[in-house]
Amino acid sequence: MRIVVLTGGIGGARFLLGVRAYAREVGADVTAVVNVGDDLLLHGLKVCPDLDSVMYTLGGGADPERGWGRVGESWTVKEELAAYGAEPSWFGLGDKDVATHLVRTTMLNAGYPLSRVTEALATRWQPGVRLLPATDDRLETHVVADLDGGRRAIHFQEWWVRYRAEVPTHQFVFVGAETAKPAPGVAEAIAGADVVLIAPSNPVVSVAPILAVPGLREAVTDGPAPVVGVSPIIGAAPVRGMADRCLAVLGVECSAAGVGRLYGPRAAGGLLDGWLVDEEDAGTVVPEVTVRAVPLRMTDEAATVAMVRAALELT
Ligand code: GDP
Ligand code: FO1
Ligand code: CA
Repeated sequence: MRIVVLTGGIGGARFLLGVRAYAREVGADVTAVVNVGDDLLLHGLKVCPDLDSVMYTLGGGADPERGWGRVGESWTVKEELAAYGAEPSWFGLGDKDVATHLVRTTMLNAGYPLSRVTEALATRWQPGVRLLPATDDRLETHVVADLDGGRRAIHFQEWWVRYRAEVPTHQFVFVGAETAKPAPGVAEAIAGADVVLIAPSNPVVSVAPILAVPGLREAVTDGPAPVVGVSPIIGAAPVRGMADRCLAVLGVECSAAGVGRLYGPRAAGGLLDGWLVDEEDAGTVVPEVTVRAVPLRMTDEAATVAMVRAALELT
């Protein structure tokens, strides 16, 4: 069986731990198509937060509390950069993390595409699933917000980390999306999948930027594989993070039903055949989508494996 997972960073990474465990049990092959919209150039280095969260988490090197960056991290480089007054200081790079960005930036500068760089970095981490960026081309999420008395577009990370999404926000723009192409292997993986899972990732700034790559959404909606999504919202709130703020910008209700409807039924040109919601949201209706209520808190790998099983039973 071939499983493809559309994923962002922290939440998707934890979901992938369950997908990987399930795949090992049944002998399935897993490809993760990872969001690159969060990526940024910083102090001359290319940082890929979602790819790194997934790689470090599956490779056993992630800091479990923070969710991003490395466990047992030190911050000497960050402190030295601050001592020089090197901006931005609101985005901290850990020393171990810097090594990842140095290797990645060196390879990118040598002309390797991001998909090849990711493959090379994953050789060390052995994530146990194939990691593919959604695209090798530049695709960056920018956010249009009211700042300093005017309406400005800022990089997603500045909105998310510096301003904690606490500024009046109008729109998300996926810069470069019009000309981006799916990374090598992405369309093929989706076309050859037995099932496509949408991880319980942030629907607005993790899943949408993946589907914004021309041809990628169609590969999923017109592909042969059933598509099952997992709600990142339980009750009226995200399990963690600020997906509620993101949904509010789009005017989408912060609920399992709201996100299910945002993704939409396959029968009406949307993405979903199935939609997993938490037991708390039992009774959720998404027209023309098969909805199932199961425990959706990824408290440990076994709980996540149970979620994966439930998702696959919907297909
Ligand atoms: P990010 O890119 O680092 O923000 O990570 P993702 O976009 O992949 O995932 C963030 C989402 O994961 C948040 O919206 C959370 O609500 C969701 N999430 C985190 N833990 C859980 C969980 O245990 N269960 C569910 N259903 N969603 C979760
Ligand atoms: N998040 C923060 O809140 N503060 C940081 O200083 C920060 C640094 C950072 C460095 C590397 C990296 O891969 C992620 C980092 N993040 C930080 C998290 C990042 O904003 C999120 O992982 C995602 O981009 C949100 O989806
Ligand atoms: Ca992300």
